[in-house]
Amino acid sequence: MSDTSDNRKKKLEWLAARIRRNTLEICMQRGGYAGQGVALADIAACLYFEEMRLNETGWYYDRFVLSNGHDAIMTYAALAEQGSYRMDELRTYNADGTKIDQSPIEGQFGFEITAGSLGQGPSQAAGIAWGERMNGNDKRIYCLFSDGELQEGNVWEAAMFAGHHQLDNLCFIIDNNNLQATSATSNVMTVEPVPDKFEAFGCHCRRVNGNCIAEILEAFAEARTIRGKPYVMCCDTRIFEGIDCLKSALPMAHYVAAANADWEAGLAEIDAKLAEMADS
Ligand SMILES: Cc1ncc(C[n+]2csc(CCOP(=O)(O)OP(=O)(O)O)c2C)c(N)n1
Ligand SMILES: [Mg+2]
Repeated sequence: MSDTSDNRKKKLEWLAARIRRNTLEICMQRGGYAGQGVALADIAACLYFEEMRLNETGWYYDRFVLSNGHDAIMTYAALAEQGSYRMDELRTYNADGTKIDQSPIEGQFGFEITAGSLGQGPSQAAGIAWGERMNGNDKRIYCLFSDGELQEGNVWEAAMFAGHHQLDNLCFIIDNNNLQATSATSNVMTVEPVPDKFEAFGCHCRRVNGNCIAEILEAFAEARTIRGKPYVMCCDTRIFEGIDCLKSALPMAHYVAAANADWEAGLAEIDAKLAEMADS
């Protein structure tokens, strides 16, 4: 890896650690979807700080559609680091009367769609991608959805539509964490082999370690080279990946209302990592 790409990787690792820290801080008051926010921090760092292009106002030119609304915490944590949200407002996450909903509604800053009812993002993202292309825009559309959502028929209709219309401005990012609320996805109703299924619908699909920044960047770069097909990044992740003490304490935690001691241990671990990075 050249110096430049090494520095870029270090910058993104730092941002991912900051996003993990923000996630814990947002969640520790009243609980929420901390495991997903932590696990998705590497993808969020690459997406928000490297992959999506900015417009002249400094906001994103490319568009991000969050389908699995409960992963809003990832966007809050990333946009806090980017400067669009203050941590004091994000600490009201999940409080009565807050605007910082656990699942976002359309119009909330940084969110394109209302997304608590799962399975609907891919079709909306495909429609947006089609519309942008019809309008002659070269915007790229990124849509995050989950392995649990792969059990919804609407997702496959979106894949069929996107494949048929050769929407190569569309990039699906799947949080393939083998968890769907109460149990492992592979126990409830398997969704594998995910890449073969999307390929059959006319998409180009690559399986990615969703916690390896180099692999994520490579996939995003490849996505920009694929012509005539939507791109699918099937990102294997695990709840709380990147904070070892929480990953082992809460391995299948779809929703977390942890003890104070767990949150404090998680913060201590991530702070030690940040300090180590600052020294290197
Ligand atoms: C249409 C719809 N059906 C069911 C639910 C209830 N629900 C909320 S989260 C969830 C699990 C979905 O799986 P996934 O997004 O993979 O969960 P995670 O990996 O984040 O634990 C379900 C079934 C919902 N929100 N929307
Ligand atoms: Mg899941």
